[in-house]
Amino acid sequence: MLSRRSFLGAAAAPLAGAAPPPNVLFISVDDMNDWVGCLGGYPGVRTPNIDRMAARGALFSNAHCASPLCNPSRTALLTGMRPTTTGVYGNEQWWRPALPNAVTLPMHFRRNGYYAAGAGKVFHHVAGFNPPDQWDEFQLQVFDDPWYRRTEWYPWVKKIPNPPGHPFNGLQNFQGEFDWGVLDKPESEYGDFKAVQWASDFLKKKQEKPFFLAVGLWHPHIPMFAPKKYFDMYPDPRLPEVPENDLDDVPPIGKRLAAARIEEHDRIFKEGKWRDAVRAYLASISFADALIGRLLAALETSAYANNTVIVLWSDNGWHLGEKQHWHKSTLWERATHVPLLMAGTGVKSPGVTRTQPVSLLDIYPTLVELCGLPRRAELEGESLAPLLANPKAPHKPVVSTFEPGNHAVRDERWRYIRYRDGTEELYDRHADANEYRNIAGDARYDGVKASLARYLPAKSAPQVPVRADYDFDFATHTWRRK
Ligand SMILES: [Ca+2]
Repeated sequence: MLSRRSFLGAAAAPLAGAAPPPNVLFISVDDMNDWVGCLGGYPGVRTPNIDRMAARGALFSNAHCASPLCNPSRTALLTGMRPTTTGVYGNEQWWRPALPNAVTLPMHFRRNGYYAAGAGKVFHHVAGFNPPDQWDEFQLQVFDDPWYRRTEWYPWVKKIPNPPGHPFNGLQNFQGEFDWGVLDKPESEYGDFKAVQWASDFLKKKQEKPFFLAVGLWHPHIPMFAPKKYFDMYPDPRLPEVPENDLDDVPPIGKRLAAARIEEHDRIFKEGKWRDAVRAYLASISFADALIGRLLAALETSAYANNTVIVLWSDNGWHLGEKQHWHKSTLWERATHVPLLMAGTGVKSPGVTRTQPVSLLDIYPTLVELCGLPRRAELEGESLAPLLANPKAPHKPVVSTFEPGNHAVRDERWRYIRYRDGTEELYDRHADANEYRNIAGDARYDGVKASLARYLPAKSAPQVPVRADYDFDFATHTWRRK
């Protein structure tokens, strides 16, 4: 069973003699797909620390984002509400002015006696997505590429001229984020290392209150810069298998999603950089894994080792050429399937993988339950506490949404995609793990489609305004509609 407090349910005040409320260590990585040892997406990948966390905690091997893109995924997780409820579907939409009354996960902890602290990318990384009132203390993200960061979007970053040798991946005439390579600096100077260092220092201090500590790692997001030793782990990486006709049975909206950012995909192929790019992604995963190991070691040697809930998640997956795509923002497994692990307080049967479909939306109500916080009626996820207590507990199918009206429903076996024009895809993942054969048109599966379609959101909230619709002041964190 969980603690006495959570058993008593909502708003239970601490009881005399009750265990102190658990702390939370909330770790995120960015754009990490299932190329993680314990998830089996890429045999040969080196993620010993995540694998160790799976062995001593609970791996959710069938976890999916609410939306396969940074801001809508993170906004959904941190507000507890789907994009179809909030209207936040893209990276251009500030959640705060659209949802002024939303009580986010860190705010809810703050309002209930916790100290909320964080570092790195927790909310989306552009200015205005991480209001200072979310936290008691926060170390802003340190970018590895200050030459790329536009100061109107990243006002806390000191922009510098392009360094010699840029872009480091050797793509011709290339400017921007789509870069990878080894930077000429020690590991400890990378931004994610600094976030982990900050959190490790936090864990060394005596904390007066229970804490919610968020550490958001940027890796393996582009630009995929990492120390050389991580690149050296992958001298000859294997490439994904991509049939040439893989998109032939995909409806037009699916083809359009696959073709987004096609220029970057085409250049990688044209300039012979596919293997280099896969290697950089693997290196960035292993770098993130090493930093996670560092952070978990800091917790283990701290005073909080035995009274902390640990959760690790990635906001979305990532394509590396599959479906002729190189990014996220699709409704296939590659983009929606993410690492999700929990360990520490509340986890029974450690080392037993939970294979039920679960959503990142489930994290907020899970932490509310484990920490005995008041429940919030607007949360649309389902607490994972029953699965933490019993690895065989049931969980209903989960939905990922990209843009209004486009959804994927995932259960233990099937992926059912329905686009806004009614076109469909259905994949039997037991027989077709790479989702090569769309069988939505086969009448034998009409029953499967109908049973999954019951989980599709009935309505899609209209898109909320975008950044261009506001004047935003970073100093005061205020928005004014133009
Ligand atoms: Ca992301």
